[in-house]
Amino acid sequence: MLVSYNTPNKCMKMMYPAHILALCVVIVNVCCHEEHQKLIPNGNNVPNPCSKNQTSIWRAVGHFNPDHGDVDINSFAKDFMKSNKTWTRELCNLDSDGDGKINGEELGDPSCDWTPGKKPKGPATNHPGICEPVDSGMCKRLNQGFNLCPK
Ligand SMILES: [Ca+2]
Repeated sequence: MLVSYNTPNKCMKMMYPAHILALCVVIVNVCCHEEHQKLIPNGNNVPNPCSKNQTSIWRAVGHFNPDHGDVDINSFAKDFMKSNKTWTRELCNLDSDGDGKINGEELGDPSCDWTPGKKPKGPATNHPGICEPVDSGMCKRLNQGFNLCPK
């Protein structure tokens, strides 16, 4: 069946709003999480737990997808939401992903005194919402089903 793009048929006219809506959802998902990065120490510089040499960054820190704020939020995001999106001593001292390191230690704020806009004491060394090493038995159990780093 040939479809003329100059005179869209009824079906195609109905698809335009759906495409626009899908595009808006993608844009909102990407944009709104960048503002969250500024609310935690080193939020824009969290190492990718799948990267052996920690050479890549996990941009969507609260999600199980490194680049997108999709619906699968991790345990750190849940704790972050419980603390009203605020970096508090309580959130800093939690070990959200259960790997034995507190969130502050993993994000470069071991003394839990960072505030937004301030330079963190050190670099982020691990991911606060994904138990590492991801391929360990303990972390496979704790990572809520996430244990698939691309090979
Ligand atoms: Ca941890």
